[in-house]
Amino acid sequence: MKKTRILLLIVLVLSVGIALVGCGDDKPTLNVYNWGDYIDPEVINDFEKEFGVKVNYDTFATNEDMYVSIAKGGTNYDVTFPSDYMIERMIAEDLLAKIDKDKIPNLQYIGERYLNLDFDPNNEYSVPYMWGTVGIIYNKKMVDDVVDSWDILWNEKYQGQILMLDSQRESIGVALKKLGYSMNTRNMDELEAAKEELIKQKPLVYAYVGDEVKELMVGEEAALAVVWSGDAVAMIRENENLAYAIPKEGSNIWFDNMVIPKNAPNKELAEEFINFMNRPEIAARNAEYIGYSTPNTQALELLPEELKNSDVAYPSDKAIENTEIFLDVKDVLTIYDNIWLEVKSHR
Ligand code: SPD
Repeated sequence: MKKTRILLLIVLVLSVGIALVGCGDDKPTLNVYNWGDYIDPEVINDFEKEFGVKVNYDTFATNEDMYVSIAKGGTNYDVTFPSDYMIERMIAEDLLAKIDKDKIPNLQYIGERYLNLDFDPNNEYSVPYMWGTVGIIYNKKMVDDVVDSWDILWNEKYQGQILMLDSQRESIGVALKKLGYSMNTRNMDELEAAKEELIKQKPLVYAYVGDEVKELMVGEEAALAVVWSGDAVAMIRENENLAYAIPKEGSNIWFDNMVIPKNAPNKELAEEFINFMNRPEIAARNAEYIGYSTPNTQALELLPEELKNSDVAYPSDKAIENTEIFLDVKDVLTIYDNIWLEVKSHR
């Protein structure tokens, strides 16, 4: 009898415990899938607190990785952050939901030049997050040549001191630009030539890297690296020997937008989040924390003077006149994929 009572008590305590844990789980959940190092973590906490929700946060390193996760199904992301050409592809493949713009009043703060771009002409599917360029970051103590051309990444003097981006469109794009071709070429001879350039360059390359580029360049373990401009801002902040250049042959200008996958379980909360991310003070906190360039004109006003006036983060029109936005290369995508595989596996 006594045993039965104890057992009942245990069952009661366990049930109350499970019920309490269950309460926590009942919070609506937002599943966010973002690039690594691409948000002020406190912003996520603030969103959770203000909206009484839980955010599950996963990261990816390249557009291609993100695409595979979303396209193969089996994921339940509510918001993700592809770039221009990938947005174009995801729209074409019917992977994205249309965004209800009435739910995003803070879209009013986005500068006109970041809206209605060709990859999403009426911003039906995407809302701007950050933008930037691709260029070369270099250590002024370790590099005694002028850095104004992609050629320097093929200079044997810097053998073992060069970092390339572990991202296929950027690396193939750099080789194409070095040769004087478009970063969006569909010409097989040009693509073959770019592949040969990358294979020729490989013995000079210390590593193909993602976010770890920051640690390596700040720690002066390499002399030159191909980077996204926002990372250059963050690195220069940490090491004043570093500088950034957009090569004269031209480069890539890119736009990362927030989108909602078609199968998102919580579209309304996703729209709340996208709107929250565009509040000027939130957009400014993110831009300052990560170093990337905000398209939010009100947020820009809130940034510290040195960031607002940085010509790495906010280059002049002249500095970007020779840049191209990546396009979805559609039927030649497998050629790009194969080139990258071949370059990466070449010994
Ligand atoms: N660590 C965050 C990196 C985000 C870079 N996005 C740029 C993509 C350009 N295609």
